[in-house]
Amino acid sequence: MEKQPATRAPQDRAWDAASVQIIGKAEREGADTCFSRMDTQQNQCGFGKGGICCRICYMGPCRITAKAPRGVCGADADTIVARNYLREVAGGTAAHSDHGRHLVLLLKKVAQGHGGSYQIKDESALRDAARKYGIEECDRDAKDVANDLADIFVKEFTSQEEPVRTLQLAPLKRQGIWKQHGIEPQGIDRMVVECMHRSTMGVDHDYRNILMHAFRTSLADGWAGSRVASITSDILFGTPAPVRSRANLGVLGARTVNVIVHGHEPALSEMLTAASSDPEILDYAKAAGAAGVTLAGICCTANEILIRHGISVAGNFLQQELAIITGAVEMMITDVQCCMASLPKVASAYHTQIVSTSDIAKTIGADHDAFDEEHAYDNAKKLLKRAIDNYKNRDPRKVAIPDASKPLVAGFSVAAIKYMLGGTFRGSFRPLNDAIIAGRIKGVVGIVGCSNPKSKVDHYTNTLTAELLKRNILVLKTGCAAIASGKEGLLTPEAALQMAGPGLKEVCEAVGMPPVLHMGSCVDNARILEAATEVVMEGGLGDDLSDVPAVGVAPEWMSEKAVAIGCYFVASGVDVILGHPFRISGSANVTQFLNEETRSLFGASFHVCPDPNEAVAKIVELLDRRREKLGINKKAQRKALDMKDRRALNV
Ligand code: SF4
Ligand code: MSK
Repeated sequence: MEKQPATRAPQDRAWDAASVQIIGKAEREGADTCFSRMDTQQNQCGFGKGGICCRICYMGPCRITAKAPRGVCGADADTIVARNYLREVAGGTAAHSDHGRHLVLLLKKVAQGHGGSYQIKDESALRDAARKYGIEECDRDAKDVANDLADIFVKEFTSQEEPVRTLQLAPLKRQGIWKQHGIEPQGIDRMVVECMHRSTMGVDHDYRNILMHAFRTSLADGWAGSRVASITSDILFGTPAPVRSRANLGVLGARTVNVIVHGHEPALSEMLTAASSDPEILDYAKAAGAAGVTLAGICCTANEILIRHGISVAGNFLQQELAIITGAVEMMITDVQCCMASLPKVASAYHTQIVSTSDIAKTIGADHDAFDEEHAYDNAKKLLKRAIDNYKNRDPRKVAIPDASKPLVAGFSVAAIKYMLGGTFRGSFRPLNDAIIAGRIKGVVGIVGCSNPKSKVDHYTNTLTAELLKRNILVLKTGCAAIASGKEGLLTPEAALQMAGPGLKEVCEAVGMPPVLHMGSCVDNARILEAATEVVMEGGLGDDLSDVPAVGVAPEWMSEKAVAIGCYFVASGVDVILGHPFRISGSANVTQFLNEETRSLFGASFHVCPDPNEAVAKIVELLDRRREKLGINKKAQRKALDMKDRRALNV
């Protein structure tokens, strides 16, 4: 391979020692990675960064400058920036929601008796969901209930005039705000199509109108597509509950066949999880001279099987190429989203087989083996056998597995948090609300999203997390940000003892929970909104999501999905801090709208904080502002009250 020039030392590119070690190995072996390609992509286009390049029609491409303030059609910077932004939200919404659609269609097949190896794994999750959607479930067969629920979910995609029903799971006041601003979304498919229509040449030119549709579309993601994906996954594969595991490249086995699943959709990885401990597969591995099979994950497919089965995590987004460069991976199985186009090229210098499994996600150089849902278990066994057959091709001279992985606890669905806080019969968010009201916990911050080779990987995420814990702020995580905490050892109850401030430590110790709760994959950001809704419903912290002392942060984001997530958080009334800005700087009006005007519309807005310590200060300010408004921003009451004191409180 052609050697790439290195402009940054490995320790300046990544936070964790395992990644640093393998980035160094990549450089020595001339392997082309996203880190070296980031160098060759330097001086990235200023027009692109500002969002003022338009290539929507063939009179262009047009670029906005002081001398050329309008494109050929007359579109100005505001229109062009807003249209580009809308298309990003459409892309993110489509990705999450198409993931959800595949699961809904699988649920429908299971309900109709042709789901192959799949079944309804969590009947109580099914019945709970049915009740939420007004489906009669008492004395009815689970499959009939599932069939009705799948029909409602399909309509969340296809509804032409009725708003999506899942919006009704939000607090009433928030639903009223969406109605008042005319941004209740109809079906997801319609919303995404409308994004493309409105942003094509010669349609919507009013940046405000365009951006309001971006928020409307994002609600179709967060309060329909993503939420439906999480609900359906729980029904089919089980509702996550706390489970122990490990994270980082050190989970790869020196003497086992290493198979990595990568992407987002959990259907195939569920079967691979089951098949990897099948005696037939273990015997096959032993016959090949291996001690067994190590199944591990990258990105959100990793999160899906981590939170349900405790399958270990090899790494987050920017470790996908590094895993191959350890020289110890027999097969990487990809599904959809965040799987780099470079994987077959990187793998060509090692023995790793890259197998793509989704017909909508092929890569030249990868072997395509379309996933056959009806014969999923056999499909999974076939893939594992292929990986085992490849074990003999591992070259010991190229193998370097970092001695680095940390223990973790993951799997904090909302049901699991309720159970943890109150037990089976009294499960509720009351203890959390009380801790927030009493000031033992200052507030809750959801840290989500990706890693990005523009900055030192995981640095922002981990620095921010550590500082928030010190300030008694409970952290909820999903996606690659959650994996970053796993690699850092923050997803353990012991981390509370070592890192949390006194109030948070007391709560974590009493409940036995980590100070950072891993809630799942990127679609599971909907679970964070579900948790915030539970806080509202529990009482004492206002009657809307915009009252709850909660903030969302996307520190090292890179994907269009993060743009959609940010929008549905803000439209839900939760402020969002970005570690780096959207591509909107070319329009002062769009920037002002997203970062300021949204506050009067939704009670929340975007904030850009390129430095993690700046983000800490902003988060504390935002949480304090909400605590002030609720009248709870007092020092924690530690004194036992006698009757006289209680009367004086007049409550
Ligand atoms: Fe240029 Fe307008 Fe065409 Fe965009 S839509 S490429 S601004 S002419
Ligand atoms: S995988 S979208 S890099 S979180 Fe969900 Fe990670 Fe971001 Fe992909």
